[in-house]
Amino acid sequence: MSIGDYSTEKLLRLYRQMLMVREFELRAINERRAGLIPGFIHSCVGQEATAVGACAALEPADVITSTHRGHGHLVAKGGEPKYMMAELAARTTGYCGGKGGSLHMTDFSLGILGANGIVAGGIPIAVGAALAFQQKKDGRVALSFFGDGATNEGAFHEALNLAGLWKLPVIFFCENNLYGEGTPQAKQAPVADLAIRASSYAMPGVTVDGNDVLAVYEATKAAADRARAGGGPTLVEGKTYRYRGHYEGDPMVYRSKAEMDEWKGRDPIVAFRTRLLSEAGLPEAEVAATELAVQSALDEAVAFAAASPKPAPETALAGVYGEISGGLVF
Ligand SMILES: Cc1ncc(C[n+]2csc(CCOP(=O)(O)OP(=O)(O)O)c2C)c(N)n1
Ligand SMILES: [Mg+2]
Repeated sequence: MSIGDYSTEKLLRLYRQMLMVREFELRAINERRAGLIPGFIHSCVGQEATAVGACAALEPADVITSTHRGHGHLVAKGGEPKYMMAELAARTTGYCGGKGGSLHMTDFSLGILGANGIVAGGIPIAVGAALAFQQKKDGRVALSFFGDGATNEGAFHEALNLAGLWKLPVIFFCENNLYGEGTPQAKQAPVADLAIRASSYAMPGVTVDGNDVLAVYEATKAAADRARAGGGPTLVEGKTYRYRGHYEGDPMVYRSKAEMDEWKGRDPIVAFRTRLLSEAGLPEAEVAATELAVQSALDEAVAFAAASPKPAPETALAGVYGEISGGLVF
């Protein structure tokens, strides 16, 4: 498909969502510095096209599992920035009542089965969801986001094995940002294209430019159509790059400035904006209006989070399921 085959509405939606992801992250980083947000943040600045392109290929009833770098996935699947910001700020109005933070944001009604602090932890969860969809024959698809590092975990291989064997309607989406924490991919895997790992599990594997939102969309759409038609799973690898540290505060001593500059020269949002104007012929004013709308939604999100109450101390154990001092607590 060429860019001219997409409707203006769809192109602007993709642009708006990528910008929302980028600006949400930048606001969250600032608000963390300013003291509104406690705890760790792993930002996905630079990786917006994988989250947005992949989720654009899904239906509202489809589900995703996310990662420790999950804010972009949530926005792309329809998460409300104000409830996300409130969760980061540990407020009762957040997605988990302020008790989950960045690593646990979840909204089943939007098909978001959760961020996940366990590397590769979301992959078997997506396979379980896909098994349920297959048994119910309801035509839904599950998509699991994970990083390059996650493909070296046992859970990745076990999950792909069962999905391949049972031909489950699941998409495995690897956001290959070339690093797992501070370790470059070449020092943790003997193959450069991780999509090749699909061949052991009898499913197609495809590598795409993860900074090209339309390439990501098209590869994921083909995988979703295949899954819905009973053709089974696909492994999609999007090659991309995170601009910031593994977490906010990471001294980033393991990457060269030249490498970072090279990737910043291939920015997914800047490149798409240029294409919208020059190839799709969208008026500059329409693009600028989208940019303004994102900023005002985020002004509102930050104000909403700051004005929301913190959970009361006496509610600390509400919603907790676990063993404390030998007794079960609900
Ligand atoms: C099972 C497990 N092992 C180790 C960690 C610590 N850890 C958190 S993120 C991360 C790197 C993950 O790399 P990748 O999958 O490439 O994702 P990225 O951070 O690049 O998005 C590690 C090792 C963890 N959270 N869970
Ligand atoms: Mg990585």
